Amino acid sequence: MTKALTDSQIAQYHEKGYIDALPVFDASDLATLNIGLAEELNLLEAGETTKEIREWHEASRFLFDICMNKKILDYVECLLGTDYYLWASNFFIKEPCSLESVTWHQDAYYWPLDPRASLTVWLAFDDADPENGSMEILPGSHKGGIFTHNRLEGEGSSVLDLECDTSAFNLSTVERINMKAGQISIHSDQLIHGSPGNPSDRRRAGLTARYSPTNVKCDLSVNPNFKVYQARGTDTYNYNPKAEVPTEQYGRLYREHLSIEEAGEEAEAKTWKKD
Ligand SMILES: O=C(O)CCC(=O)C(=O)O
Repeated sequence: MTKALTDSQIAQYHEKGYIDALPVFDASDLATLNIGLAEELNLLEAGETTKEIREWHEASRFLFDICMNKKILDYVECLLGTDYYLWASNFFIKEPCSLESVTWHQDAYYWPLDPRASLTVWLAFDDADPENGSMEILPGSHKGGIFTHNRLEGEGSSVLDLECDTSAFNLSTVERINMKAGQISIHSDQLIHGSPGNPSDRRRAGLTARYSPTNVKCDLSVNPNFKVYQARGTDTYNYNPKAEVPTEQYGRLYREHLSIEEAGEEAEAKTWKKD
């Protein structure tokens, strides 16, 4: 059977920690995706921001189906092997002229998952480029273990409260993930990445979906909400609670988020961090 990724794409993932511009949705699908996004945004309540749309694939068949899209799963299978699950999703939406950045970070720093072997798919709802704050990555940084994440001082305009120490790297090696709407990028849970603000007059919206091989176990004392959907193959480990497939086309969760970036402070206090 033909693999969804070429050998050189797989080699790039292992060498640099990411792959970009993989085609998934075409122009006709994008209209449907944006209708669905608008429906999900309509479910936000007064005072909530788009950051609230987190793990809503557990309540929205629309989001669940995106995360379980065959083309996406075929790509992921080339990197995680035959047995893996979906466990998280969230939107990173930068409206025009929004200067909020995402500071350098490693996803695995925040995640109570062991071993570290997970990855993120980032689906572009809009073209993403340097003008509207596309992601930047430090190639190869996923091979150096977990780096110190320092608390940001003062009133920042970052989605995160911490910033990864990048002093071990030459920042002139930074690479940009430029995407066309409907494409995905994939990055390793240990890759240092972030993104600047969006000073342009164009939106930059992306949906992440996070996947792990079935031997990855979540510390439920850190994230009691953690639930998985078998995306491919079988789960002989049964380490993690299973979730129900959502029945509503557009739905939402009402949940305290203790799983990833927002859990920084709580998670730091726990002992699961090994480095
Ligand atoms: O969308 C962005 O700019 C950042 C995304 C990110 O940090 C992630 O996918 O883990």
